[in-house]
Amino acid sequence: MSQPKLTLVTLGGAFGLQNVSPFCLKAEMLMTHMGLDYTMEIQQDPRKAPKGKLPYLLADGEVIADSELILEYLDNITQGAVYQGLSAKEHAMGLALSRLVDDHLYWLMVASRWLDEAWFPNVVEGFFHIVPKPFRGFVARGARKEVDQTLHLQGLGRHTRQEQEGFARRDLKALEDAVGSEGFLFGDEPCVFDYTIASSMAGVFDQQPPTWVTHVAEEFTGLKDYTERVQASVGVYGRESQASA
Ligand SMILES: N[C@@H](CCC(=O)N[C@@H](CS)C(=O)NCC(=O)O)C(=O)O
Repeated sequence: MSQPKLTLVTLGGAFGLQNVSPFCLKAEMLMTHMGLDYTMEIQQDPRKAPKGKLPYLLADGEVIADSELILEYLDNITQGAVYQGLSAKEHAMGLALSRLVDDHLYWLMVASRWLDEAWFPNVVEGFFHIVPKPFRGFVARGARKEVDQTLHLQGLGRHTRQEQEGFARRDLKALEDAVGSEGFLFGDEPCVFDYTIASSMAGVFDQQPPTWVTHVAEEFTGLKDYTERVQASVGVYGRESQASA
């Protein structure tokens, strides 16, 4: 069967990152690793995406919105290549770590960018530069209100910064202990779950300027080395200065 025509639609760059979204970078890393023929298209406004979030994949006209659903789709069209070689236990552990990264640490990263008064001007310029200057601050503050409400509902937004730092530190310690000091999560070759972890951590370590999550993450040098190993192995980097190698 010939491969469908694949277009990965992602957020663009900001904060010194070629792709500001860990979910988009994860899909890019995996599709590159799999040697798929695909093009990338940047959409600056996630509201225009089918589910209001990026990434999504166009596959011969079919729309697959959500990075995890993209993995499932790619696994289907490649007869299991995405999760190939993983034992049931490795799959379970990889999925649990993905949930930690995508559904917990991610929100702390969001809080550190959007809700830190001192960092927020970077969000205004990084995400809202397409809005004409006279309206930029107003539009950005409206979006921030929604982020604030989302974090409150999610729960992490109810904690003090110090408590949030504690949550982040425990997440990062768990990740560092899980990935180990050499190789990849489950051996000498990276797997899909390495891309989930490394795509998020690349954004944390390389965003400019650093946020408070970056400062906490700097305590975990083993995790930083691992993030570099994964990016180097696939030749896809989060940072703008080394977008593809
Ligand atoms: N579960 C989704 C999450 C995607 C996601 O949250 N994308 C963010 C960028 S990092 C987004 O588009 N946010 C726009 C919004 O929430 O309005 C996935 O894995 O694709």
